[in-house]
Amino acid sequence: RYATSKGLGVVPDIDLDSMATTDEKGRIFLIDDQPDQAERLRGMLADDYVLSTEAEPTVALSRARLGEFDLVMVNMSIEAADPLRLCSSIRSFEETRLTPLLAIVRQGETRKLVRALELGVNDYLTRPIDQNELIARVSTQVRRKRYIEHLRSSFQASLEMAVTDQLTGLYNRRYLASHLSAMFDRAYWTGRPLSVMVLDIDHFKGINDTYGHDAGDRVLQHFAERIRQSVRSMDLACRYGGEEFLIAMPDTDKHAASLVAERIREDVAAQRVILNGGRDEIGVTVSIGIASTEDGLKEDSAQKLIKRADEALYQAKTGGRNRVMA
Ligand code: GH3
Ligand code: MG
Ligand code: MG
Ligand code: MG
Repeated sequence: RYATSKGLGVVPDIDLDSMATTDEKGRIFLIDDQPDQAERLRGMLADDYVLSTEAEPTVALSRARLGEFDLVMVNMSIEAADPLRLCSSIRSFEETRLTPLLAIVRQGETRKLVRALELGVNDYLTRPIDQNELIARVSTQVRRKRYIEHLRSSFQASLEMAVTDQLTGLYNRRYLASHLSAMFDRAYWTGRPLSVMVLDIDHFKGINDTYGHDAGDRVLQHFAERIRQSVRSMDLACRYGGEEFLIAMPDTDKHAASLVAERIREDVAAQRVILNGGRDEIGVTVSIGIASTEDGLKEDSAQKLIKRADEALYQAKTGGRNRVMA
């Protein structure tokens, strides 16, 4: 284990050892017009790599783009095309921009080699090629490439984890905080309404107490799914607290938001939630409070909007629950 970051919680562990021991053979693409050399290289690499070869430069370029190779090798003595241009093309294509590139040069071809390195070639081999050196240089590049790919996908995953609530898959409160004020500003400057609804499950503590915490979690997931089914892609739905959710709806006035809220309320009340593997089945209700920018003061803020939606929610609770207040 090279890098762990348990303390942060959002960054997945990086296990380099398991990456290095992947069963899959590396995929190498060789652009070369000398079949005997290609065969020799294929033999030298056969234990850990699958080598594909191509002699025709234009065909080679399209194959390099489509082939998802771990490494591309270019014989810099190829005659049918300018091998330097070949290298720079490979560097410029989106699909091969980050693919390691290895140049094969003749002894004394220093100027061509320097030019190739300037164009972004990662490493080189001098002919006659030594097998140990070949394997060392190839494996270094392939490992580096896989490591970078791994970092990129873990980074993507941690970005998602950082803004997502794990239990429900909805956005978390942190994401809401970073987006709601922008939504609010946009509503302010465009003069379009923005509505916020706060939803709180009724007597949720009783569900936990009677059926257990796991059953409570299950209810939260069920509820989150009902929300997901009810919002548009432009809406921002998040888990705001334990059993409290918030939906921010751009271009939506209080009347339209009330219709959506009422639909969610009815939908939730009409469904039964199956708990504990079918042993229990319960009904759940939700109370909803709504606030909209159009009935606020000009100097209103996103925080004040949430506060007003919370006050409306309180009215819904004290008014008997299972209702919408706007
Ligand atoms: P009300 O109708 O007034 O909203 O009553 P309530 O019981 O729903 O409200 P209260 O705020 O008293 O209780 C919320 C409960 O939600 C308390 C807490 O233990 C529980 N809770 C918070 N987060 C989670 C969670 O992630 N999973 C589970 N199962 N329960 C949670
Ligand atoms: Mg409560
Ligand atoms: Mg509640
Ligand atoms: Mg609550």
